[in-house]
Amino acid sequence: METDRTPESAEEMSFRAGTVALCGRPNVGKSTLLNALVGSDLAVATRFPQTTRERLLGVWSEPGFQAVLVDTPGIHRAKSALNKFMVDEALRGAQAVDLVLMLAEAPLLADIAAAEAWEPGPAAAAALTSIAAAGRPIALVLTKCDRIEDKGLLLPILHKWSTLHPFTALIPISATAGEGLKQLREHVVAALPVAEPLFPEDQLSDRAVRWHAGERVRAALFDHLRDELPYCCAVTIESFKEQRKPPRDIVHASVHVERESQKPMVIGRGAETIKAISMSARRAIAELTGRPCELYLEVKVTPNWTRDPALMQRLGLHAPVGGLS
Ligand SMILES: Nc1nc2c(ncn2[C@@H]2O[C@H](COP(=O)(O)OP(=O)(O)OP(=O)(O)O)[C@@H](O)[C@H]2O)c(=O)[nH]1
Ligand SMILES: [Mg+2]
Repeated sequence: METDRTPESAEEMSFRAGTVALCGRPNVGKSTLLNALVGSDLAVATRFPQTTRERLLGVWSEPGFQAVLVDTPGIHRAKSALNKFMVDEALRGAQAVDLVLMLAEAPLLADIAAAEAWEPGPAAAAALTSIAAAGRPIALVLTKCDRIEDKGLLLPILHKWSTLHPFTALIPISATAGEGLKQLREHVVAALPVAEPLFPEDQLSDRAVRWHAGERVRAALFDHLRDELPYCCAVTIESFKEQRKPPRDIVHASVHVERESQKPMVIGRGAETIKAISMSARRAIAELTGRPCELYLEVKVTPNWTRDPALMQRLGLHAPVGGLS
């Protein structure tokens, strides 16, 4: 809707607001960085690659600016329908934003000679090419720099990256140690247009609480299941009731596996595994909402769902209709 209202105060005239995508290979620290900037554990981050499956907006509001951060899945060579969906989600995330932060992990190298000889791997270079196709300005963010004791080793690495693309900036950071976040903040703010906030200041995310609850269950699957099993699971929230008295959320969720043989692995002997999953997910949901949570999990077999776009759609994994492209 158009308005002919003109900004009145000087403060309103200089407010900056826009969208910033966090893109890169799996496991480079995209979700961890979103959480560090927003100041809340919104996005699920685990030590396993391909944790994030769908885009999530995290609203970073501070006096003077609002950056709507788009967390995206890692870009990788995708074979299954699920993996193709994830990569498409990531590339959709880079469309029409004011700035893309391309995250890449700082490599662990022995000495300056190794740093000078270092080249980004073909998968990282391919990720950059597909991100650059969106035509948006890209800043290179070198992540996990807390692991590099000799910061002098970062210079040749940043230089090598700079030869691959005309990045708007090259910023070494550590999201966990808080290093470089001030420089990153300055660069992000400068890239935002003068505009009114896109979301109310107290809104943190575009996703409903029930979506975040499903993500907490998925995080618990990564914590308690081994090998490929978490990658074969999807979570749907069947019902989410906010009870007033006593205040608590009553949540029924399904864990979908691909094959009958996976069901006993998720349930465990004497239902030990599913109980442990339920307990940690319940705790995480309660932390998120600030209310106690009763969580009921059921394991279901949805045959070959990772290979079937129609089944994925039924499990909630589909490109949005309208809204964000
Ligand atoms: N040492 C160190 N570890 C980090 C940092 N940022 C993230 N990590 C770790 O890297 C792992 C992956 O982090 P995520 O934030 O889940 O990475 P991601 O890029 O979102 O991964 P996908 O969603 O799988 O693509 C986790 O174990 C994090 O704790 C950092 O600044 N320093
Ligand atoms: Mg992630």
